[in-house]
Amino acid sequence: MPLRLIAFLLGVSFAFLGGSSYADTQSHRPNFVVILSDDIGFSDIGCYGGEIRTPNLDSLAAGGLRFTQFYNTARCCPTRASLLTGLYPHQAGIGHMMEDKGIPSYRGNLSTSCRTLAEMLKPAGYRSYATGKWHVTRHAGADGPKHNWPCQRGFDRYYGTIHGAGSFYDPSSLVRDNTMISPYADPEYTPDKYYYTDAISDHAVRFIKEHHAQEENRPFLLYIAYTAAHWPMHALPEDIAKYDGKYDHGYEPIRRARYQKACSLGIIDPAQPLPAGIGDWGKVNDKEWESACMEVYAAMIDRMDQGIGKVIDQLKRSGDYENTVILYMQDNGGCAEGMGRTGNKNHPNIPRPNAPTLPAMRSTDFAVAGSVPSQTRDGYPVRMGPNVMPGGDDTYVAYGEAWANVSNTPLREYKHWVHEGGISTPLIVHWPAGIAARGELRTQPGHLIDIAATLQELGQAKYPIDATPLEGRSLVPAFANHAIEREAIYWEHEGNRAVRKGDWKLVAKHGGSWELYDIRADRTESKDLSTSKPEIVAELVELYEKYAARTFVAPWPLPKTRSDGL
Ligand SMILES: [Ca+2]
Repeated sequence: MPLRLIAFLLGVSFAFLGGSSYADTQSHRPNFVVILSDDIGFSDIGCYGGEIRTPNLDSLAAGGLRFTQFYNTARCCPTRASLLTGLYPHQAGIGHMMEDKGIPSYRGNLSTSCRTLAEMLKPAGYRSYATGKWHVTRHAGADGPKHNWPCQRGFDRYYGTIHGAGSFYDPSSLVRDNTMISPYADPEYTPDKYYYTDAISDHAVRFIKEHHAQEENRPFLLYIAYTAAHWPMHALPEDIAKYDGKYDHGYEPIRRARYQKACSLGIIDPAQPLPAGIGDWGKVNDKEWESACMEVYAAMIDRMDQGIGKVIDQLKRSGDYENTVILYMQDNGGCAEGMGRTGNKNHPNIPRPNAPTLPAMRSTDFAVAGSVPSQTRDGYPVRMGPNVMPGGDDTYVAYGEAWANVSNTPLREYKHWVHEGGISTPLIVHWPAGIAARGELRTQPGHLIDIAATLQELGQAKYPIDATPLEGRSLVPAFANHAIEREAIYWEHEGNRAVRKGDWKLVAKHGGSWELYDIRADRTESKDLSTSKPEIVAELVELYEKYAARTFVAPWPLPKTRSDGL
């Protein structure tokens, strides 16, 4: 049967099944590649000011758009819930992380009242694939329940980790479709050396190839959720070598260089000065270790960019590159958490022993989900603290607050907080067939909730009337530099809260009082105008209170954890 006839018949049958009228335009609808990275700061990638080598992301930016005021939710799980559903995290059941608090907005499990991007696009004829970190269900074990795993939430294929963080050499809760696997007993994927970032990229490439072998005439959604550069600082020696010595002079030279580059790129307004940094290099005792942490961090992002390059190459080979909307975002700001910064009883602050000190694990064993491993597969103890040079599989170290401050240059605070350094992310949009502009910036604010509405419009999908209505606005007008109308954008995480309306942003830390900033003039949140503009504070407080009530935000801290339901 001729290909065109098959396409026509498929289109007619889908149109009939879905009740939609997209058959006549089916061949023109774009594919979507949604890339999300983990715990990377606002100025880390090259096209937002960083010295880290990201030529592939930079090429997408040069061929498309960069949004300068795009926002996430400040943390892993709520960001994924928002991105996947187009709702605020509490509306999707993930107001905090993966604990069940016995409140519908805090179940640690994606709600049945929302639809994932894949569920939304499926009736419109899209195939959907996901690789990488899932982290929107608290059920990460092999024994289930699996009703909130990717293949039960609309995705046709999946390879990745159900849980949030872990070793890049031996990820826990690793799953292909619905089957838990060990990376060292997986006949379908046998690289010379297992490294999770590569595994995510390689499976993304594989799913594009398989799509063309099996579903040539249907458009696809590919969701790629890297765990780079979340702790632990794990990277391959050849990538770390590229950054050898790069950070030996400490935080300030890097921060200043990033600020100047971000200004020259137009990402940051040079009229707004660089605030004082957090770190004092002169007081750092373990300078070699401290700079090594950042070398490894940079190498993790470098490797992710290499993987994005593989995906781009495959899209070009399969003829998809022109009509695929590629979106790149980060899930929260740089991470100041202290994981592995000192040793402890189970993870000693010692040099690597000359030989294994523990029994080796079998290749078929699963690493335990959600825990920090105490040993490697071959029996070396996993170590923490400044005697432990990061990078290898027997180390588990985070890069610390001062480098997180550098990652977020020039913005305030970190992951967890809803000041600009916690919630600001690059958004790169690349779609040659649909966006005429090349290398332009878009300065109007946007949020992850807008991605679902954007894909709904471009994919000509009907959003079901029995699901919680989408909160976001389609970004398609912004692609053509037109304004998007919206009331405001809102945040709440761990009692940290904010609302942005136009250029005004009202923000408070948990337990703290409201601060008011004019973000257009003061992106670094250095001049609190709350006392001089009480009428604006009052207006925004009222908006926030309505939002918090409407989306079932509960007072922080939350009640004791419950675990008596799905
Ligand atoms: Ca994260």
